[in-house]
Amino acid sequence: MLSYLTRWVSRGAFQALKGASSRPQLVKTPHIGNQTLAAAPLPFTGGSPGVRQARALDQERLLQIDWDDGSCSLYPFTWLRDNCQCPHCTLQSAQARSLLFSNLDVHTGMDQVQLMDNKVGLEREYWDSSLQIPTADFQEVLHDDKAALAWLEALRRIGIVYLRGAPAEQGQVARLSQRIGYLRLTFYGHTWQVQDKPMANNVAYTSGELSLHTDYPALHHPPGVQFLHCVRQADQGGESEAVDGFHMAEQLRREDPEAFNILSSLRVDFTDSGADYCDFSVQSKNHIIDVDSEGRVTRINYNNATRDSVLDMPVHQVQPFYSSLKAFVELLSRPENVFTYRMEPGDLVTFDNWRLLHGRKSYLSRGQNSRHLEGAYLDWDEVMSRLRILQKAVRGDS
Ligand code: OGA
Ligand code: NM2
Ligand code: ZN
Repeated sequence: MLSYLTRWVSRGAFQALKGASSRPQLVKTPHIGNQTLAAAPLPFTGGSPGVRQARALDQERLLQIDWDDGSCSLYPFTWLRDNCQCPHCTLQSAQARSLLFSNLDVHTGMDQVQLMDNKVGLEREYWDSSLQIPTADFQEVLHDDKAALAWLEALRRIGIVYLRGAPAEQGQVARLSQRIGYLRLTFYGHTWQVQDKPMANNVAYTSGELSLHTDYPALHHPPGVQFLHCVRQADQGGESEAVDGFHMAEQLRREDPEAFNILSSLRVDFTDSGADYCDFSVQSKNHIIDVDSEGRVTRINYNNATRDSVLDMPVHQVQPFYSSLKAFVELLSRPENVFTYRMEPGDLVTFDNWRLLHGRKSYLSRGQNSRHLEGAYLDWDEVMSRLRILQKAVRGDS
């Protein structure tokens, strides 16, 4: 119920409130002591401001809404719960409260704030092996703004979207990246060919298994988004795997807080050297689990193939580090967490490389005419830019 309640905190929903005609004062700054709580404030409907930001003030037990026009309102948790507009709590036909007072928890808390108006559904949704993978048509995404918007919103929310119906020939990831803006060049080229190659300069370019990894943790700013297009599939093997890394990191935080602390505070060395687009010698130090200043997980950086043998940490931390990584990898690999799929020629998978870990089973190589995926990287700034422009074009969002 609480999730519904929080969703309801949007401009449209406020207008559906009982008693919305009496318009309480707006507060310009959140001076909690000054605001009248006799009536919870409603937004200034004349100007129709949208919600810019919403956050829960847990100590004060208030939800703070910053409106687009610079004003700000405060909503007590208990009042929000009392005025939930969901069908269980409100009799729509009478616009009357059906929630019994005896069922009102006056100490209710808030675990999540979700905006469903112009920030519609961009909150991340965690998943496991039972993922119903969002799927779209490649041609529609290229030619139809609504389809492109739905694609990018799902990419942000779920972290992975499958596209079908691309021609089974090279060049499609570049076409798709033009739909956004431009792709991210790396030492592996503008786009890159995942094939079994002699003298492979990367384990991805063999027919071997790739255990769950994020791409390019050897860079301090790894690519945010990855496209992989299947040009040819193997006769045997080559199935794909994906795991929701943010979901797993949160699970690790609960199940094994010590391991979480170690993986989010110790910096691990990664290295990658060779020649491709040009010669390269790349080194980085990254947390396997990156968190922001509020403790939220922001990025997973892990590829066992490029993890350096240099381990720049005090010797007494080495064993706890290995044990923590073991716990994380064991959690990632549990069958209930891994979504498995098999790409066929013309399929193209797009995913959040900061959030997901992905892998592939080994395959039977036939030399030249063997399995062939073409890949490309993008960064989230460019993807989010296109998403905002499409939101405006399709829905008139500002
Ligand atoms: C890669 C990779 C997946 C595959 O090249 O980094 O993860 O299915 N490839 O070959
Ligand atoms: N490729 C696929 O971290 C990595 O080395 C990932 C990158 C070779 C461009 C593989
Ligand atoms: Zn990869």
